[in-house]
Amino acid sequence: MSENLKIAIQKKGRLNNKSMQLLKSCGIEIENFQDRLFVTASNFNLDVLFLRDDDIPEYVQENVAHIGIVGENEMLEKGLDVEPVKKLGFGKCSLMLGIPEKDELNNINELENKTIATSYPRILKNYLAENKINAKVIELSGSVEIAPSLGVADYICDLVSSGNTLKLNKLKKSFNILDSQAVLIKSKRFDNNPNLKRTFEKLLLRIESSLKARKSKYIMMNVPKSSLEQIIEIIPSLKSPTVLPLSNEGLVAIHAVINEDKFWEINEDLKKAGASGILSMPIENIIL
Ligand code: PRT
Ligand code: ZN
Repeated sequence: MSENLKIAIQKKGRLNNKSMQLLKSCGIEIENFQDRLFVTASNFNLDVLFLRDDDIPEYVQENVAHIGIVGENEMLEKGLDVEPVKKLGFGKCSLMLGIPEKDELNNINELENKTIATSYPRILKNYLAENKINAKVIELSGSVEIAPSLGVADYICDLVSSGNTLKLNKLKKSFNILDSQAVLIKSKRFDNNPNLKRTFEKLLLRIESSLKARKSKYIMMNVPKSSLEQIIEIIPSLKSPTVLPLSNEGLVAIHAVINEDKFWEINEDLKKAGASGILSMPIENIIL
């Protein structure tokens, strides 16, 4: 039997659930994975390794896991030799500078000679160097947000999503250093194994079609024949929409696949043009 492709995903934490959901949406069945470090999919040549997110880039660099799912922040902070393949659209956050609410920071140069606490020293130091700023970077492994109130640092550089943690600690957002999301990364060392390469390409195709489907909606509506052309103009369809006859001869049904963001934008125009019974449904997969 040929070797299975190995994917590393976060064992527990913010990326675990969505990573598992992504594999599921690719039709991959993984059973009884609770409290296990290693599971083999029942219907695909894939082994799943459950790891701490900090360790995933190294496992992938060393080709112990051939691919992995990790935050871009973690991938860049580790600075290892792995190949980013695809942004996955979840785990979105920003690495930001957080400053005390009472402070003002209008220009990046005002960071000169300040002390900044962070768990992302590599990314922060690169950012400071790019902006030619001398500041002291203090590396903390957690609870970075309390550093200013303890007098350990003037400012912090940490991940922010809702901003609530900053607020709770009487801090506010300042400069944005990096926008991050979960990314599929790949080892540079398994491409010479044709079986693994084929399995990876098959998985990537499924991931791409699942991501495309997630951003799309299947919409259906009834429209008077007299406004058919006008309504087709309004629909930003991915492909030409389908027009179907109805038993009421004055009406036809239109089916189309559109970008999810557009649904609410076009809804009013569709109604004004005479469309009725507008339905939208999620799509599982799109193979274009
Ligand atoms: O145990 P393990 O090492 O695997 O997990 P971990 O605790 O290191 O990571 P985890 O699960 O917290 O985060 C995993 C990944 O999720 C990160 O590397 C990011 O890519 C992504 N992510 C998305 C976030 C956040 N959003 C986020 N808000 N990671 C951390 N946070 C933290 C942030 O550090 C701060 O403490 O949440 C707090 C801020 O959140 P808000 O909503 O209050 O702004
Ligand atoms: Zn971690």
